[in-house]
Amino acid sequence: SYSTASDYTVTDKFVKVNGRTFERDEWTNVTPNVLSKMNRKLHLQPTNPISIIRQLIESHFNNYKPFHSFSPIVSTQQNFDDLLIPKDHPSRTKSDNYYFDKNTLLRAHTSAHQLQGLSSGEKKFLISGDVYRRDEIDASHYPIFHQIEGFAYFDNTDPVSMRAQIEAGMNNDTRANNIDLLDDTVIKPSNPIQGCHSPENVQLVAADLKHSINSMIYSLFADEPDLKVRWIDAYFPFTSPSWEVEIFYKGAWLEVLGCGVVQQPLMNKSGLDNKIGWAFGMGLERLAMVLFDIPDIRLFWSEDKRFTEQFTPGKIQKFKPFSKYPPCIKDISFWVPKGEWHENNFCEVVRGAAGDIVENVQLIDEFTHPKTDKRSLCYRILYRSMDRNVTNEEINAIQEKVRDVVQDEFKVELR
Ligand code: FA5
Ligand code: MG
Repeated sequence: SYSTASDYTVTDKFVKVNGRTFERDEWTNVTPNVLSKMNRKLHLQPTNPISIIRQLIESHFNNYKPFHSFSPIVSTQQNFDDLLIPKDHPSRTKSDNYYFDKNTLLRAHTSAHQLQGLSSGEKKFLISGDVYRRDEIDASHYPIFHQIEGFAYFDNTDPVSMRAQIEAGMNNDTRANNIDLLDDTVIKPSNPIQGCHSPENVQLVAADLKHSINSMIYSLFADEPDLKVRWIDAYFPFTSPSWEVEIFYKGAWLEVLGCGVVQQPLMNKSGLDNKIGWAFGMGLERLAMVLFDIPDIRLFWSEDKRFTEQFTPGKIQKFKPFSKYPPCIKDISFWVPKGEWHENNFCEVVRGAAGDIVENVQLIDEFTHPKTDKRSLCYRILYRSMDRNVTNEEINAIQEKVRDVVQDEFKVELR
């Protein structure tokens, strides 16, 4: 057992967390809400479904070195530059991330640790952890979620020895370890092989990637015989070719991971010029929601015993719903000044003022005044506690605070 309380202070001059102090600058936008959860580490709480899935994946990839305790506070170098993400890439913006200062942020993906993993000298490794993105608020989006990264590399030799290496490493498969039998990867010119790579070797690496991921997914979903998995072409600055993997669940395709053949400059930075590798990054919440039948992403954070005492390490089991407490719904409408409107920031401010009691924020009405050209927005906020009844008076007080903060922060005219 360990402490899950974060130690943090936010002032107008600095942000202090877990013993580190950052002076505020024009990039600082971390919120008390996310800082307060930094030490929860759901992926390490043995009976939390996030952790159960992490453990099952780590046992499946039993010849991979697992890392799960890298600090979520990373540099922009780690989160972006090391991964060849261009300086002007939209994923760097303040409205998508939580920055401590212009050089430091809460990691937005576990890929931020790829170079750290490589510097360990391990040829096959996993990295799991909490990741942070400013996002909307609803049953499938929460500003903190968890990912697991997988990475494997090989000697980039002649195709015959490459094949031998890859087949020797395929000790997770119960079928013949013959990559040719398993390979149905089609590499297209629109999702290109890097100029420095030989097509034959890329085919082998991609086949191992595809086989490794599919066998992991099929082992997690062993009890769901009708599972459908599909691979679609994708783009990431740090892999090429790249794919996303989707599973068919309750009538819709659900994206579960991104992956690809690692950009060679990234390998070369680690002194691995003569190696070739693959990587994937997968969201644990989505998998856990599907596998455990968990209807709301916020349940993972619940400290209600009716949730925390349901699950057993090593076992996938269906969530038994307990009755929800009644919601309390309040609308807020206002005129916004001309120009851009960042809904993510609005949701963030609402959550900052009200906390986790906000279950959902939804735009329900929008119009532009024909004469003044001013835009009117109306948002509906659904308040509900996961662990108790809320009173109308209590919510009215919170709603008042939300109104004040929204007015201050966005210079809107409340209606
Ligand atoms: C990435 O984060 C890349 N780092 C993945 C990667 C790693 C690609 C290595 C290539 C090589 P993306 O933003 O698509 O990509 O997120 C990866 C997965 O995280 C998604 O497929 C999804 O399962 C999960 N994910 C992303 N955003 C959310 C969210 N807001 N809530 C829950 N899960 C999410
Ligand atoms: Mg994606």
